[in-house]
Amino acid sequence: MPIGYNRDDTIVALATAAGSAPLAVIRLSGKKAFTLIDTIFFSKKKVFEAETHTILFGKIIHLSVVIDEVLVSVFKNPTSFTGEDVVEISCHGGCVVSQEIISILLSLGSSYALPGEFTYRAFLNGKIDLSQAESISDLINANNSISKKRALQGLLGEIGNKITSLRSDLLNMLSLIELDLDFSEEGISIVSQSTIRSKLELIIADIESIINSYSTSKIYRDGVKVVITGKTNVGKSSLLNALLQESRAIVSDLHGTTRDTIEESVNIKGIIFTFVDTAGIRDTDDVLELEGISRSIKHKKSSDIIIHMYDVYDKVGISNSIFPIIDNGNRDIVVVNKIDLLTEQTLGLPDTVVCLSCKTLEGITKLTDTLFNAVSSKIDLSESSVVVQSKRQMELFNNCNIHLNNSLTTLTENKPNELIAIDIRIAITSLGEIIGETTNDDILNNIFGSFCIGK
Ligand SMILES: Nc1nc2c(ncn2[C@@H]2O[C@H](COP(=O)(O)OP(=O)(O)OP(=O)(O)O)[C@@H](O)[C@H]2O)c(=O)[nH]1
Ligand SMILES: [Mg+2]
Repeated sequence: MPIGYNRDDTIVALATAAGSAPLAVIRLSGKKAFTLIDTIFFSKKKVFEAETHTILFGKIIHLSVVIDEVLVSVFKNPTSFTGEDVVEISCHGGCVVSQEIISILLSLGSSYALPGEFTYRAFLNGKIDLSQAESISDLINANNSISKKRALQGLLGEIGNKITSLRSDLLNMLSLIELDLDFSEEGISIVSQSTIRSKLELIIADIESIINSYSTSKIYRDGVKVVITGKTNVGKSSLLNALLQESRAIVSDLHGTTRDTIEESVNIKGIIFTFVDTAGIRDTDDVLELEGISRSIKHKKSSDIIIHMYDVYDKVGISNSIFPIIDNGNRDIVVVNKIDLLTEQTLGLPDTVVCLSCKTLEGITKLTDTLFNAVSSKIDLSESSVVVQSKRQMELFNNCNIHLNNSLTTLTENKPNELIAIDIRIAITSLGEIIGETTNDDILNNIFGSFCIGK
């Protein structure tokens, strides 16, 4: 069980965002939910007597003081979100009313819910599997319609359904192999190697296409991090400003202007790119500048794309730079700035180098097109229903895939069927972990701890 959760508590929290709004919703879940609300809620009917999935109108009154007029939605176990008795109190919004009601409920014996505790109870009571729990968090945090659509697919149980079907295929195959092992001593063959091979290949292809869906999910959910790096004064901050179309970073002709990193996001054709302007790299004794340079290096490591920026004066730097095509895992773009200062007609550089001017903005569109094309080649917008949402899920699918490929190799090498069975069993366990059939507290802490309170 994740740290701090207590199954026996009746938990309460605000389910809507705090602050000024017409309405607020408070959620109360647990064994004592109906008793507690009936102590302070006065309506024509007691919540205890109400039908599930009905709404009662009445007043919250505590110590003879009317706190608010509210609607109370009643959900009886097991047909509620958490699987327990749940009430949702719709009261007036703002900072005071909901806090007063929550304080009263706490004073009467409920506990304040920890982040993700309602969803954890839903998971524990078999209302949702672990992949659906992750999708809830993604749905709440989605910042574009594609992320939202994919999170909803996960919430509707697409991953769980797919895993159930993959597991049942693998279990069938395992049973045949085990049966075959039992009969092998009598010289009877139950399943041919070619049947096992073709079944395995089909399942592997299926799992690989699911794994590939992760890069699309990640791009839409997390965006793309682009670090702008290069020597001092080449125009890195000017490029950030040009991309943002505002004067965000300080620009000056002094070397070493930018010390700290500056991050800003830009939407390019529906994908969020976060650009990081960094301290220019040069030999320096300045402690602050050295710290800035070390931060630049850290950001480079965690970025999806690196812009290596030069200015037109740096002929040696440009000619020494590699000119990679940003594709196939390559994450570098070479940009040559200040082409407005060029006296010669052309620099004679390959087409993969983006020549531009942050001053006149010539070439900026070529850069944004290059960035978009580099990312869009990794996007799969097909209507595939099963989409991997989290790194955790992706790693487990990967593990499953590795073991299925191992069993394929074992088969090719004509090794005993026992070895094939071992890998298939591990693959089945990995699939089970995705939906939380077997899992440990660290993973649960990680998933539910990232939720907001009230969810
Ligand atoms: N002519 C011309 N000048 C530019 C261009 N881009 C930037 N500059 C000038 O180059 C100088 C340095 O620009 P910055 O954007 O501060 O350079 P930087 O790479 O961020 O520099 P540091 O923060 O010191 O590493 C400023 O004087 C800019 O006005 C350009 O395209 N053309
Ligand atoms: Mg700068």
